[in-house]
Amino acid sequence: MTEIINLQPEKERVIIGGLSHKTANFDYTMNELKELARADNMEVVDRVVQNLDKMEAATYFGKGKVVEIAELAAGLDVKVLVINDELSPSQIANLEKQTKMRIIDRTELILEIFADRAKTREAKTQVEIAKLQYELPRVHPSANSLDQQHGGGGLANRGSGETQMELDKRVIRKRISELKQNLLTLEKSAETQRERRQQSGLPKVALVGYTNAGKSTTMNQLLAAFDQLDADKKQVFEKDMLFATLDTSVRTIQLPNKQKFLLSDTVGFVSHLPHNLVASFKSTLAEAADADLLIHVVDYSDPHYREMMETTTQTLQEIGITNLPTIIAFNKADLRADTNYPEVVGNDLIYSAKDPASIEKLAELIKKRIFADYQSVELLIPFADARVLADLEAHTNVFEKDYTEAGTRVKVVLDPVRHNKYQKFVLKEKV
Ligand SMILES: Nc1nc2c(ncn2[C@@H]2O[C@H](COP(=O)(O)OP(=O)(O)OP(=O)(O)O)[C@@H](O)[C@H]2O)c(=O)[nH]1
Ligand SMILES: [Mg+2]
Repeated sequence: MTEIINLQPEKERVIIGGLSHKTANFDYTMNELKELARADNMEVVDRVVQNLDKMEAATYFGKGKVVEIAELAAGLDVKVLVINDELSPSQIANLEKQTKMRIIDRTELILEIFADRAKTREAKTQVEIAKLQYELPRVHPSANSLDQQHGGGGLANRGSGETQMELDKRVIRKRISELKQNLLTLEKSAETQRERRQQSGLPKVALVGYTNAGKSTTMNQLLAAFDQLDADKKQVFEKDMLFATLDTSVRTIQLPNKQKFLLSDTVGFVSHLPHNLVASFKSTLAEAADADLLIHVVDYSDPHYREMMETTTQTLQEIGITNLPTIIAFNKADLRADTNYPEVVGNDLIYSAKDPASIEKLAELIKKRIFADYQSVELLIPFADARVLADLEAHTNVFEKDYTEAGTRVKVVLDPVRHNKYQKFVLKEKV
């Protein structure tokens, strides 16, 4: 692939910082913060850590540490400090004043990355809502642009800060409600599409997991292996970067025995995803919520893969996705020297999305799980029962069809309910 060079803006040099006592898995979250900063085109030149039981109400770090950071930053000529937690508006204001640096907290950083990556109208709207909700309590009389634009200073403007701030907040609230309205309309058409798919009667499988685990790659390889018709056209975007995917894509996969299922690729997770953002993306993740089977893709080559799994489970819980049948798919086994793959372990799989034998194995596991109760049968449907044929053609997998004098003879894969219902038409079981 060709890369256009020199178009990237210069990297912002930043220091990252956090409180080590406050956060579980502190090292992991700091490494993750570094990756997030890099994803936002920053270069991390140093990190500062303080071991505090709880964050300092006014300045997050303790007083001494703040002085130390200001000196360090001056020495390194760094103007931005990225904090591992979400800060209150006043903590940000105080820290900015005392360090003379721009402060970015974890939430703002994640929101910036999402805003940068959002491509479709739905994703853009979702991110903008989350951003405005984050900004709303942070509108500050002295630190807002509207105030500076309108207030010329001097007597006329004295005492109007409060009013101006209220005005700004009202504008933001109005914008949020407009965007929510737009989103509703967008979601409705997504909902209609989903309903249509629901009626197709095909089983639904969703890829979920931590960002960069290889969900999109897995989807593309399944498409390439099984849906030869127009695989290239339907490939989804995959890339070695955080949050490459923000929108859910759904594709139909057809296995060699003509059984079909729907596969969806979803947004990846990271720890402490901002609450507003998760809420905003809830509808995008609805595909996962009504799946018959989840494939939880894990980057098995990452030393922190266990924490990443935990993060994924927690985020799914937060949006109400619990207790769905799941295959844990331990990906990127090719990057581990000590691991054989593909290897099935109980319900789960160790594999590499880039290895055809692995993809074959994954498809086999999916098939076993979702089609366990399905059976291929041969039916003879008298012409008088045209409605039965119409139902089969619309909702099941008819893979052979002949017209005979007695009626239409079909070979079809039936779910248990239809199998029972159409028992009287069965010519032969297990074809
Ligand atoms: N070596 C190796 N690299 C892989 C494998 N699977 C995926 N990758 C790479 O991992 C990177 C991320 O893959 P994606 O498929 O975009 O990951 P994702 O889970 O969709 O990520 P988000 O959309 O950001 O949540 C890409 O550079 C892939 O080429 C694998 O089995 N082995
Ligand atoms: Mg992806």
